[in-house]
Amino acid sequence: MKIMMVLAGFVLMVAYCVISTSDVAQAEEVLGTGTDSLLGGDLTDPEDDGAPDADEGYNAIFTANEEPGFGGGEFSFNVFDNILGGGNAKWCCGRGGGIPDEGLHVTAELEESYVLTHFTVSSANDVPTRDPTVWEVQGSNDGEDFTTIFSHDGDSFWDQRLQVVLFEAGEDFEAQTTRYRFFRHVTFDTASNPAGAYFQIGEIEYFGDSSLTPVDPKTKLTTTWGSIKNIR
Ligand SMILES: [Ca+2]
Ligand SMILES: [Ca+2]
Ligand SMILES: [Ca+2]
Ligand SMILES: [Ca+2]
Repeated sequence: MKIMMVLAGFVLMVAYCVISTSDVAQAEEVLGTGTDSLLGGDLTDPEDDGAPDADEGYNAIFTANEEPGFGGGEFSFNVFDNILGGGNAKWCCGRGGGIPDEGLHVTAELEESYVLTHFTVSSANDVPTRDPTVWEVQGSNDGEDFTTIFSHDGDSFWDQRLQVVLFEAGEDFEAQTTRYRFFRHVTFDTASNPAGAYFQIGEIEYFGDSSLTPVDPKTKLTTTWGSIKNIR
């Protein structure tokens, strides 16, 4: 009996280790470096025909709480300019006094709502200590109340400059059942925050499904993916 108890305890311990490890492990995928490694055609510009200098051709309305615009000095909307490179192809470098409590955020408002299926975030060309270490991707349908879709608090994901990293629903963040029309990227910390120039992002791409039927929260627990597909 005693041996059984010890064995059961051992099995539970192993199971706990496996579960907690898989919880922490994020299987984000490195797609490469530079503009050619971007997936392209994301929700903010499916045709990839946006002209950043004129702010024309984009399929989203962009807003930000820091440096809104494509022009200026490395302003925030350059995370949607479809380009990875130096200078104004990025958003850099943070405001004086460090990152505010609400974070540094940039939002894309789309014409339709989408279930987020995957997204990419790319490092910029400056020093790695400016890459986000604590950050989130959030969704909203009114542009006021945001729900966290993906969150990270730890080491930077990027080990090269201008590196494109892919994050997928069901692997790197919870498979989504709610459609959102606003997607917001928020950076709460970087390795060099708040000293000097402490922040940068090269590019962000969002991808989603606008046809997925939103799940009634009451039936959410018992609904399987198979039956959702059948309903569609
Ligand atoms: Ca377009
Ligand atoms: Ca700037
Ligand atoms: Ca794009
Ligand atoms: Ca860019």
